[in-house]
Amino acid sequence: MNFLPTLRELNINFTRKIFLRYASESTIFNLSSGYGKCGVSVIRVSGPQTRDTLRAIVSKNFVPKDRYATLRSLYHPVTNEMIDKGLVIWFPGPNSFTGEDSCEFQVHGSLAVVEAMFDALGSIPGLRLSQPGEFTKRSFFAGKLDLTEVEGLADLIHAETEAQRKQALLQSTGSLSKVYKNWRERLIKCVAHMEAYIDFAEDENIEDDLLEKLKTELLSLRENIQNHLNDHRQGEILRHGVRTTIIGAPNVGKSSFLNLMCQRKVSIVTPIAGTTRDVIESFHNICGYPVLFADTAGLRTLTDDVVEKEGISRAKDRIGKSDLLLLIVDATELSKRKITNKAFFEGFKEQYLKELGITTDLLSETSLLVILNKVDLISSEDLEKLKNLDVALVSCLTTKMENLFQKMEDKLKYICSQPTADNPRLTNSRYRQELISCSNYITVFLDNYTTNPNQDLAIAAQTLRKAVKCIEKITGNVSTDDILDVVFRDFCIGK
Ligand SMILES: Nc1nc2c(ncn2[C@@H]2O[C@H](COP(=O)(O)OP(=O)(O)O)[C@@H](O)[C@H]2O)c(=O)[nH]1
Ligand SMILES: [Mg+2]
Repeated sequence: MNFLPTLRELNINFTRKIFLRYASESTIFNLSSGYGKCGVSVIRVSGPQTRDTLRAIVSKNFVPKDRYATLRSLYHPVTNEMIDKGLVIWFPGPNSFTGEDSCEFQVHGSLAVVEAMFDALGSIPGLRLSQPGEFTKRSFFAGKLDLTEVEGLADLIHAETEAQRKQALLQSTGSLSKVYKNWRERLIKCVAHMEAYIDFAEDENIEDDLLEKLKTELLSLRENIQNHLNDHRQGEILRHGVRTTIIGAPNVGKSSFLNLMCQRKVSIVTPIAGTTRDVIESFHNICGYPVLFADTAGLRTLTDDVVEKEGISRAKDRIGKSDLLLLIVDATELSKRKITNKAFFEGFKEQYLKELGITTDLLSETSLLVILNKVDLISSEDLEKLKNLDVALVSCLTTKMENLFQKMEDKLKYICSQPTADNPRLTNSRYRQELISCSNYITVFLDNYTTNPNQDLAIAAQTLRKAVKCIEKITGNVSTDDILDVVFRDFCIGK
C-alpha cells in the first residue's frame, strides 16, 4: 500500500515555499554587537551583493577565504578614504546563519567608526539597513531555524539571569523543536493511516488492527502532550520572571526588606503603620533566577483609612497573581509567643495568615516562604531556637541574612525547575494554547471514534489534520504571517 501521496501532501515544506516568496534581492547590513566606546563592533552584511560589498570596501581584487578572519584596511567606496583596519570574515551561503552569502566586519568600537562604516555600506547601491530581527527572519525562511528556535534565540538575547540563559540556550538549539517535530511526525503518520483506512478499507491487504493501533498511538501522544502541559508553568515563569510579593502585617519591615534586596531606597520606610499603599515593583537577579519583587501595604483587618483599605485590596489582588509569597514576620512576635518548635510554628502560621485576612484560596497555587525579620531585637538564645524552623532569618537593620538566599534559591528552583535537553519546558503561552487545541482535537477524534464507529471517517481524518496544524503553528511550518509578525517584532536591530 502506498501512503506516499498523503505524507507528501502533509509534509510539504511550507517554510521553503514561503522563503521563495519572501526572498528579496536586497542585501542588508547592521551592527550585530558592540556600540560606542566598546572595544569591537561587529557589522554584519547578508544578501546576494555581499561578495561585491567586500570588494567595494576592502579592495577590487579581494578574494576572501571561507569563514576565515583576515585583517584588512577598510575604505569608503565613494571617497576612497580609509575608515579603519579590521577583521573581515566571509560566510558563503548556504552554510551561513541566514543561508545567504554574508560577511562580518569587526571594527574598532567607536561611534565614529561605526557611523563611517554605515555611510560606506549605505553608499553601495542595493544595500540597506536591516530591520529588527531581519537576519533571524532570513535564517527562518532559509529553514535553518524553526519558530521555537527563533523565539529561544530572542530569549537568549534578552536573558537577564543564568537560569533564563540556560533555558533559552536549550530552546534556541532545538530542544523544544525536537519534541514538537516528533509529535508532528507521529500525528502525520496517524493521518496517513486513517486515510489509508478510508481508501483501502475493503482491501484485503489492510491490517485488521490498524484502527486499534491508531487509537493506542493517539492515546499515548495525548498523554505526552498532557504531561508537557502539566508543568505548573515552570518554563513560562522562568522566562517572564518569578512574581514575588512581600506581604505581612504593618511595620514588620516589608519595605525595608525590598530596599535591602535592591540595595537602594525603592520603598519608603517609616515607623508609622500604613506607610506603603501602592504596590511597588523592582526586578532582581536572585541566585541566577529572575525575580520581580512587589512591596505591598501592610495587611490588617481593622482600619478606617480609605487609602490604606485600597492599598490592602491591591495587595490581596497581587497575592492572587503571585508565584512566590514572602511573608515577613516580626521575629520578636515569635519569641514573645515562645514558638520554637515546628508543630507550634505551623499552627502559628495558619492563625497569623488568618489574622492578616489571607484566605487559603489566595494561597492555593503559590509557594510561601516565611522570613523572620528584626532578629537583632531577640536574644541569641531565642535566635538559636528559631533556627529549627523552616524560616529565613534576617535583620534588615543590620543587613544580617542568615540563610535567606539558600531558602530563596530552594523556592525558586522548585518554582522554575531546571530545564534539561531531554525534558525541555514549555516557555510560551502561544505554545500552550496550540497544544491545548491539539490535545482537544485528538480527544474529539478518540471520543467520536470510540462511541460511534459509523461516523464519517473523512471528517475524523480532518480532525486529525487540524491537530497537526496546531503543532505546525508552533514550529512555523505553516504560513501564518500574523504569528511571524509577533515573533520577530521583539528582536533587536542587527539580529
Ligand atoms: N530593629 C529593627 N528595626 C527594623 C528592621 N527592619 C525594619 N525596621 C524598622 O521597622 C519600621 C517599619 O519598617 P518598614 O520597612 O516601613 O515596615 P513595613 O511597614 O512592613 O513596610 C521602621 O522604623 C524600620 O526602621 C530590623 O531588622 N530591625
Ligand atoms: Mg512598607
